[in-house]
This record gives sequence, C-alpha cells and structure tokens, in this order.
Amino acid sequence: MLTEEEIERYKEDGILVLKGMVPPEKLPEYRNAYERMVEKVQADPDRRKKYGARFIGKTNNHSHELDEASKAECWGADFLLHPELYEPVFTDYLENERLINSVKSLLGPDIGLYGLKAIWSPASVTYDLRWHRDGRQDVYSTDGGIPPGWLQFNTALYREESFRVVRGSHRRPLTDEENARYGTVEEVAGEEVCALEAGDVMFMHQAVLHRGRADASSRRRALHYILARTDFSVGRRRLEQFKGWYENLGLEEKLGPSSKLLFENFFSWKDKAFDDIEYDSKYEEK
Ligand SMILES: O=C(O)CCC(=O)C(=O)O
Repeated sequence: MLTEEEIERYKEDGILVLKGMVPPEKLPEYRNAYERMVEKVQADPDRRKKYGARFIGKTNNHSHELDEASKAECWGADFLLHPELYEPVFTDYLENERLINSVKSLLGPDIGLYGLKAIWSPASVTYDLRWHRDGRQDVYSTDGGIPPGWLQFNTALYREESFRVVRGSHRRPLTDEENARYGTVEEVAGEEVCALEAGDVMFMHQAVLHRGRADASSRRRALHYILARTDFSVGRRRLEQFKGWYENLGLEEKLGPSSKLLFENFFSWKDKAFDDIEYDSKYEEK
C-alpha cells in the first residue's frame, strides 16, 4: 500500500518514485533476461511487426540526418509477451506484492494487465523522445491527479537519468511555451530529470508532460508496464494478441496467483472491447 503522503505526492507531481522495488539479489536475473530480449529484438529484420519494436528513425527529431544503421536501432519493444521474447521474470515481477498493492492504492482493488513493454538505450545513437502527454495534448486531470483508468510505470534495472518531466503539469493546461515546444526536444521551463537507481520504480500520470532521453553510452534497461482498472475498456486487437500469446506460452499453468489474476481480469474485458487499430501503429504516429 502507498502511504497517504505518497498518494498526495503522486497527485501533486504526476510522478512517484518507490525505491528498491526489485531487490538487489534479483537484479542479475532480470538483467540477463532483459539482455537476451534486447539482442533478439535488434537482430530480427521483422522486429517492428513481430515485437512492436520502437525505432530511432521513427521517433528522434531530425532522424532523417542519421545513417540507415542508426535509424534502424531500437529503443524499445511493446510485445514482451511474444513467445520468442518472453522471459519468466517479465511476469514474475507481477507477483511483487508491494508493487501490486501500490498500484491498487491509486487505481483501486480491481486491476488487470494492459501492457508489458521495455525501453532501453540504443547501442550507438542517442534516444531522444519528444515532449508529450500520453493522451491528447489539451487534456489534463481535473480530479486531483488520480490516474483515469490506467497507470504506467518504469522500473529501472540500472541507474538511469532518462525520464524528463514537468512536475504538476498533469493538473493544468499546458503553458504557451509548453505548447510551442510540444513534440520537440527543446528545453522547457521547469523540466527535471527523474533519476532512478537500479530496482526503483516510477509511476507516472498520463497527462504529465514528459519525454525520454538516453545516450548510447548510458546503460538504460527499463521495464515499462501498464496496469488498468477492470472497468476500463481495451482494444479487441490487443486483447486477442495477448490471449494468443498466453495460450501459446501455456501461462495458465505457469503463472503465480497474482500475475494470473491480472491476466484473467484483462481477458474479462472481452465483452467491453472496442474495435481498435491503435496498438500496432501508435508509435509510428508519435
Ligand atoms: O523514456 C521514457 O521513459 C519515456 C517513454 C514514453 O514517454 C513513452 O513511451 O510514451
């Protein structure tokens, strides 16, 4: 559970860091699994479609100035459950009672899975994502910062200084300067770097103004997960994709009780799913 003070901090700032969510003794296992995943993504020519890979060439400003090899570098993957990428630690993490109870403190008791993704520093080029909100540019939180439906969080496997944020921007309209710099990587008044130590988790509000940056010389390896309330709705395509992977991997027999419930709650969205095309193309549009 989060303390009242932590909940207030999340509401005020639009981000909240919880230290040491992955215990130090587990980090080597997480890191090794993560590295195997990164290598597979980078090596597969069909990685965009198969693994939902995110490319430097699609997201960096001025990427047309880069050479083809740099453009083809990845900084993330959306489909950690793809059977060729999946590693048991990706779902074991969802057995972490402190993590799940903390998410419930913000979203309420009935939550399900929504996304299991990863973000990392590319091998030879800087990842430099533009300022954005994870929703519409003009939408902010009117209810004091409680996440409307879903909660996204980064878990750092190494120390990182990658997430840039304007604290409190989720509670108000963007300023003229923020609107002018939205979609760029230019400096914005009040921006801060949110440093994480290995094992820390950072919850973010979808309306907080943020971006990511990681030099090739840094070693960023972050899990980027989303959990959602069960009264939220989900795209049919995403639902079917996750169900296919779940069955293919035989996860029903393998998962612990907490992660299994998150999947079951996710699949219970069946009757509330909407027809979507967003999941596959989302990151091309950014
Ligand atoms: O690098 C980060 O942590 C930010 C990622 C992000 O904003 C996104 O994937 O929408």
